This record gives sequence, C-alpha cells and structure tokens, in this order.
Amino acid sequence: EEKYVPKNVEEKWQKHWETSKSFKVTEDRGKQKYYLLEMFPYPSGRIHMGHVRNYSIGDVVARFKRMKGFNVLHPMGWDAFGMPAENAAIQNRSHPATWTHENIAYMRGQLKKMGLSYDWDRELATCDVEYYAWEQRIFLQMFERGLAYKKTSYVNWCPKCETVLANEQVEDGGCWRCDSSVVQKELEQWFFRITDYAEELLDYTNKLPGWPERVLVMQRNWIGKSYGCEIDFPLDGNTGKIRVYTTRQDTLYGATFMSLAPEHPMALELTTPERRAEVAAFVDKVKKTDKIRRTAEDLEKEGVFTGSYCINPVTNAKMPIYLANFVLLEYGTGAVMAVPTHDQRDFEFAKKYDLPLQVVIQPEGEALDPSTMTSAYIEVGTMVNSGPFDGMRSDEAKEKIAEYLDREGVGTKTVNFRLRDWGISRQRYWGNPIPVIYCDSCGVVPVPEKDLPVVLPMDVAFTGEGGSPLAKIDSFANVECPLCGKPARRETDTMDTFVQSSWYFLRYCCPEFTGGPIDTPRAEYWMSVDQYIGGIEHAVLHLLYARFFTKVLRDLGYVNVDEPFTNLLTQGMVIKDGAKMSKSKGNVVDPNALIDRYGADTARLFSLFAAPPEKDLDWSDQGVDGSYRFINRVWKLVVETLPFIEHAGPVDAATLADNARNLRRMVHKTIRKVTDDLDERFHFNTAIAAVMELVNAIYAFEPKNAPENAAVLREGVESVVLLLSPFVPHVAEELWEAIGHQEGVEAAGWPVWDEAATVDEELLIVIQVNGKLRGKVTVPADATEELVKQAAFADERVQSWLEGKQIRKAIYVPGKLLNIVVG
Ligand code: ANZ
Ligand code: ZN
Repeated sequence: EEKYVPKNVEEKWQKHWETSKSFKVTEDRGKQKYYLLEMFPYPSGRIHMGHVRNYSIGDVVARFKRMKGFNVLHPMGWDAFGMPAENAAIQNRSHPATWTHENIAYMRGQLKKMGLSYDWDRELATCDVEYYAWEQRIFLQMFERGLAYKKTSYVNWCPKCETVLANEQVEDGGCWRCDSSVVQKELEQWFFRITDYAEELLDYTNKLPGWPERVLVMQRNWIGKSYGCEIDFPLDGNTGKIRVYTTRQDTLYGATFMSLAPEHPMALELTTPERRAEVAAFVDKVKKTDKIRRTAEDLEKEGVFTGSYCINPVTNAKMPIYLANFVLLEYGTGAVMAVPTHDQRDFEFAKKYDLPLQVVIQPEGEALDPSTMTSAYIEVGTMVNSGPFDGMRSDEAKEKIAEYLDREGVGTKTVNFRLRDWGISRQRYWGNPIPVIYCDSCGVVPVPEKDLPVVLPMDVAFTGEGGSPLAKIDSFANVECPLCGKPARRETDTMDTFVQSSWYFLRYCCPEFTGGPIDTPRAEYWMSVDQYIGGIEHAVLHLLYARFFTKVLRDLGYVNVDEPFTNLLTQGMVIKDGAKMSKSKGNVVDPNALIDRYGADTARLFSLFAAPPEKDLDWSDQGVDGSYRFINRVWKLVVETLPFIEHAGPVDAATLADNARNLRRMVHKTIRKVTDDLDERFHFNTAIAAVMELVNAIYAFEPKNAPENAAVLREGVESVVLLLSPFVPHVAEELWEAIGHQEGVEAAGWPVWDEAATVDEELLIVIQVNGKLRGKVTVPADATEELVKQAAFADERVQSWLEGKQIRKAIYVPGKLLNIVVG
C-alpha cells in the first residue's frame, strides 16, 4: 500500500491475532515465564484515557518480553461487582447483571480495538458465579480458621450509598465514591483478621525493592507499628482502674488528666449523675463524626468532664477523667493519659478546659514555664519533676520507666498497630453473598459444601429504598438450618468488592479450573506477578488487601509465594489543561474519537511518548498529531526504500564505505539504547525519541539505490520496524510483512546489537590557521562541525596561534580539515 490507512491495517492485524490466538499461553515449563498484569477495570461503560495509558504501558512490556523469548501471561478481566451497577439499575430500571454485561461487551470491544495483546481465553468477570463461587469457598476456609469473624462495632456508614465503608474508603470524612459525609453507626459486621498479618505485611515492605518507595511508606504508615507501654491508673475512691496505651511513658510524671474515647465501656459508669445529660449529649455528637476526621490534626479538640477522678500511679496526683473527641475506641486501649506540656492535642484540650500543666522534659539550655507555653514541647530533653528519673535524657528514661513500671506491676511494654481488621459486610445486592446461615438454636452456620455456591438471585426489585435488597427476597433469605432443619435466615449482606480484586491475579493462572479456587501447580508456575501496573490511588486499599490475601492463601496451601507483586509501577494521571480529565471539568477526551480519527497505534504512541509513565501526562492535540505524522514518516520510509532493500542479504561489515559504517553504528547504538530503556525500566519516551533520530538518519542516508548500501539500509529499516513494534504493533506487523517476512515480529525476536558495530571510530582532523598546519585533533567519526571546532579551540598548540588575534571565520572540510581564519 502506498498510503497509510490505520483502519485497514488495524482491522487486519486484530483479526489475525484473534483467529490465530497469538497471545494464548500455557504453562510451558521449557520457557521462562513472565507474568505481566495491569489492574483490571471496573466495567463502568466505556474506557477512558487513563485506561488507554495504563494498558498501553502494559502492552509494550508484554510485547517486548515476548520478543525476548519469555512465555508471557498477560490477562484481562473485569472487576464487575459494585455499587454503580446497582445505582444504574435503580435509575434505568435495568438489572445490574444486564448493565454490567453490556458494559463488559462494549469495553472488551474497545480494548480489542487498541490491539492489546491479551490472552482473551483467560478473561474473567468477578460477578460470574464461576468466579465468586470460589471466593465463598475461601471465605468459609477463613471462617474455619478464625480469619473471618463477626463482631458488633461502630462502622463508617455512608447515608447516601446506605452501606458500610472500610476506613480506607473514607477520604477527608467523605465517602470515596459519592463524597457524602460519613457517619458512625453500630452494626454487626463480618471482618477479615488482617491484623494477624500486620507484622508480616510490615516486614515485607522492606523486601519489595521493585515497589515505589512512596507506596511502601504509605503502607508502613497505614500499618502503623508503634512501641509503648500499657499503664494502669487506679480510680479515685473505687477499686477499678483505667488502662492506657502510651508511646511516651517518659512523660508519665506530667500526666495531669485522663481522656477516654466517648464510646469507652467505662464512660457511663464513671459519669456522675449530675453530669449525665451533658455527657450523653457530647457522646451523641461525637458518634456522628467519622473516625478519620476525629484523628485529623486540625480537629477542634472537644470533651466533657465525667465527674470522676483517677490517680497517677507515680505522682499520686488526682486526675480528672474526661471524654475527648480525638480519642478513638479502637486504638490502643481507648484511653489516653493526657500530658498537656508534651502532647499538642492534650495541650489544646488543657487550655480549652483550664486543666493543670506540669513540665517533665526540659529542652537544652532553656526552662519551660507552663504559664507562658504556647505549644507542647515534643522533642527529646532532660527529665525534670520526675522523681528518680530527673536528669536523664528523656529517650533513655523511656526504657528505664518501662522497666520500672514492669517491676512495680503497674505497666507492661506493648506493641500496637494502627491497622484494624477489614470489615467486609456490605448491605448491597450486587456483590458476592456471604455464605452463612443464622439459626436461633445453632447460631452461625456455614453453608455446607454441597449447597455451595450461594447464587445471587436474579429476581430482585430495585426500589432505591434503604437496606439490602437481598433481605427483601423471602425465597433467598428464608432457609432451613443445615444442622437442625428449623427455619433459619440467610446472611443477606454481600462482600466488599475489594475482596474480589484481592485474588483475581491468582485465578488468571487457571480461570476455568473447576477443582477449587486455584490450581496450585499452574499458579506456582506463574506466580508472583513479575510486573503490576496501575494507579497510585490503590497504594493502600487494593495493594494491601491483595498482599494480605496472598499470605492467607499461602497459609491455606494454595500457593507458595509470600507476596503477589514483585514489581509495581504506578502510572501518573492523564490531564488536560492542567487538570485531571473528568466529566465534571468537561475536559474529557474520548478514546473512541481518537482511535477513529488516527488509529490505535497513534493513541498508543502518543500516550507512551508524551511523558514517562510515572509522571502525569499532559494531553496535547499537537502531540497526537505529531505521533500520527511520525508513523506516516516510518510508513513512507519503508515504502520508498523497499525497492532497494527487497533482495538485500546480510551486512558484510568489512566492505562498508564510511557513511554506511556510520549509519550502521547508529542502528546498533539505537538497538542498545532502546533495549536498555525497555529492560526492567519504562523509559518509553526516550526509547521512542531514539528511534525517531534513527529514522531521520536513514532518510538522510544516500545514495539509497546503490547496491553496496542495500544490506545496511535493510538492517536499518528492519530495526526501526522491530524496535517500534511493541509501541505501534499493527503498523509494525504490516511493514514487517511488506518487507517480505512470512512470520510476524515475535518470531523475528527482539533485535540484538553488535557491540563491535557500536564502537566509535575516530578521525584525525588537521587544523590550519590562515592556511598553515598548526595542529591535529582526534574526534569521534560522527562528530559534528561544532564538536570539531570545540576540540580545535581547546588544543593548546592551536590556542598559541590564536592568542591576541580575532577569529574571522572557520571553514570545515568534513572529516578532514578545519581552517581558522584570523586577522
Ligand atoms: C501520653 C503521651 C504523652 C502521648 C506525650 C503522646 C505524647 P502512636 O505513636 O500513633 O501509636 N493515644 C493512645 N491511644 C489513643 C487513642 N485510642 N486515641 C487517640 N490517641 C491515642 O500514638 C500513641 C499515642 O497516641 C499515645 O501516647 C497516646 O498519647 C495517644 F507527650 O500517651 B500518648
Ligand atoms: Zn439450627
């Protein structure tokens, strides 16, 4: 074809890939495996530019590794349960299943139009019973081992979505999906005991060198391990005591009051009758604030006095007991010894309620006065007002006081984690049913193996009213107890959709396996995922849950790996006019329009060339146009040189003329550079830029029709095509075929450079001053005029002839001579 018509080229090759199942893989033990995974999409309706970018990045890696001879697993599927389907059902009166499957069909078509090299035979959708059935099996195994359990707790509740949210799903006090203010509600919930794995999850953040450090830091902070003490404070006039958790036992002598979480179980009994009304009102108010907000630094500190006192066990001082909004029930013991001089929250609280301050740590060369302090002193210093510990450095006193408390039997050293168990119950229809039954006589009864899976009933009404739709389906909810046969009730909550995305990468290894969730030998062949690619927004939610699940499944005997993802790449956003593309900002570019106009190869090339993957990609119409023009330029290059190279044989390096040898050097240097940029790195933009330069050089190379140049020219053109093929696979296959190859680029393999061909040759350039020989310089064979001049002016002998003279001009005879004219 003379003219590049993307549509024809792309349809042809997509059909070819589809019918010959080009990217289908099996567990070929004779080959080295490479598991490449991009985060699977939620089937929201259409793909967006973020998907285009994410999947283009992944596809380059997949195709590159395949050409290098790896057995590449590159699967795709659908994170298909979740709220939008249900909301759409309420709005459009369509069934969530219909809505979801229609979206999947449409989006699958879009992905295929992008020419992504997936093994479509491994496609899965988490809403299909073939998938979620196995998740129910995993749930029950976790239940058996106490890793799934039920408890009543205060939960984050989104009043608009009418569902529970995990802490990870609350952002700035709002629902991560709809942004409504989150409230606290007491509910019975199912939990996964992720805290059992806190230590290991933390430990392995130091054993994942292939992850971005900032993601690891976020996970470490989320897990939040701290070392401290639990200390008992006896109640005043009563035999009870309050236990606190502190990481600053060195400040114990400065504890002047006590702050309890408003939900603390002792809060009521400690409240004196005359304070009851005020306390009740306060507790009520705090329960309406979500927990994330309550830990925010800028939260207005508020509290209420209970009327009771406790005793500081080392100073014997009487400490008023308050309830405080910033103390959480779930952390430590739910009680805090307040040290207003050395903790900023306590300081603000004490100032507000006029509570006593006692300095116990003094900074170097300064004496703090409680009456003039404007903020807490939180650094290390010298111990004062602390009995036997006076004069010590406070960091040393920490250890000494811990030992002392232990000896006296009032405290013990403890470790605490900020990580909480993962609440997975959702009051939604479109999710995986939790497979348990409640019986008045037998309690919580797991659905017996023979009755699994619990299939999500299709016949359901979407009224938009609150509560779980499943609870309103009698035929679903009412069952016989599997143990005693009496009428019982099914659990009608479904699992958080993050459960499905916690193990889908394992199911890709064996998607049609009917013997269990995971076919262990196959999973062991493929795992771990060598390269995972997705958005930074999943740094804690999905990526922590997936790590947890992998460890659980390991302990259940399904896999032998400790971690799911060896390498992680978090790609940047796609932005336009400086803002993230979003419907609300009206700056969305629809991939369909882009592909229709320019073709998928241009869409891919642009999104890979415009920015390094980790950085935000700024959308530019000129950039898209430039990518399109470059592809056309490559196309034209092949069409124009074809007649000269068609019958060319291999290069005979010994017989090459200078310019041919120079071109060949560039070809091999480019192969080396691009390989380097792609191998375990993602320097796509510089790789593409290098090929662009090579294309320019081939255009400039003359004479193209000389028979002695044919072999070098062919090697150059073929290298361009192969090096570009991971980025623009359709056009590359088309040109490769045009050059005369029967088999595709994968069979050709990734080009290898000849190190000898890349060695820079040197030239000796004669330097004249006013026509007389005054020196000689050696420069690389491909040196530009500019470089030769620089070398000449830097030469000492030449310099001595130029001293005090004015340089009028310099005439360069390429590769031979530079004549400097002075006057
Ligand atoms: C006394 C003290 C004095 C504290 C001082 C700090 C500074 P990390 O490091 O994050 O583990 N704390 C304990 N339980 C709490 C709860 N349920 N809600 C809110 N705050 C709580 O934090 C440990 C510190 O957080 C503990 O040490 C406690 O305050 C507070 F100069 O105890 B500290
Ligand atoms: Zn029963």
